[in-house]
Amino acid sequence: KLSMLHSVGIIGAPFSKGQPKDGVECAPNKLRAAGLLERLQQQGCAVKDYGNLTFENVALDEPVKGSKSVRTVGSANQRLSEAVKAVKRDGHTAVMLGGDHSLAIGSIHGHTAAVGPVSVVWVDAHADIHTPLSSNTGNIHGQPMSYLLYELQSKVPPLPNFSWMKPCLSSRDLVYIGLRDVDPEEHYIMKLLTVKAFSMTQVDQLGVARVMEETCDYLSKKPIHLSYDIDAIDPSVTPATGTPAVGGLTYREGIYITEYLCQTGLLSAVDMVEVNPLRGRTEDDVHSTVSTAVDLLLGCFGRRREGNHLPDYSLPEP
Ligand code: 6HN
Ligand code: MN
Ligand code: MN
Ligand code: MN
Repeated sequence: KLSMLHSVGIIGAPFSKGQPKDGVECAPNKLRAAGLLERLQQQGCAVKDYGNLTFENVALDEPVKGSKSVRTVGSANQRLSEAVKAVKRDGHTAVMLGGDHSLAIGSIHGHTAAVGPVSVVWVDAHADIHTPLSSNTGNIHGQPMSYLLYELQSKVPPLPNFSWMKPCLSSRDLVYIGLRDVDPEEHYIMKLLTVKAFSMTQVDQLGVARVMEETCDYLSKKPIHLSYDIDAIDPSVTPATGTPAVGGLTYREGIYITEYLCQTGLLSAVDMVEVNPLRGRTEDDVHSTVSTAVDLLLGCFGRRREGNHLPDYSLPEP
């Protein structure tokens, strides 16, 4: 696996309606402008950029049982699901550049539509497992997991523009890493479903190396969907995000997760979400957040801190 090179298909999803703050829709182009594609190519990946999706603007989208922009989010995720499905059918590892985390609905749905059941590693300060009815904010980026899980189907009402999707994930195939801001309703759900979770407490107790070992021991050998919310990393490193939470993963812990998942050879799709270039207070804040997100993606596709070289490299002859 040391020199296994990767074929990467990139989808930009400039979408922000799963939460109220402008700017997260700018992230796909910011990540490209930071050299994401070139740097993946330099480390030996074959990269195909599928460009940015365009999303339907639903004119009348009044809250449904407290949840906001339901129709807009439903329609956007339907498009994203089709796009991810197509990228997987083309044979690439799918990379979805969000956008807010409501996009995990379409991304994971499209991934499973193409390859069958997957394991999900959800790296986030938050559990994003509210049902539309348990949510206190009505922001769908705090809800995607409830739409995806079979076990919560009876708790999620039928919603406009969501009839295209069916749950496609078993709670047994989900692992959380990095949790530290979980609402009571979410904590109840996680206990009810006995979801495997490594909160920041477990990261402190076990260290990230054991967390990753136990994560991969726990998961069956299905293709892995990594859903990486940049707010999993400590806001001292990645402040430009909509819902920062103190006490997060260090840069090194965050990178280790990607290196470890890469070497499993099972990584089949990656979301990078919640980078919001308008939420940084300074240019440095934005730069640090964007460049960390790029580094996390490079780690997913073979970058190692010990160094890398291409398999066909040979020393110049004197
Ligand atoms: N995210 N639990 C809060 C809510 O609004 O439901 C925060 C959700 C954050 C979602 O960061 O992807
Ligand atoms: Mn999230
Ligand atoms: Mn989050
Ligand atoms: Mn690899």
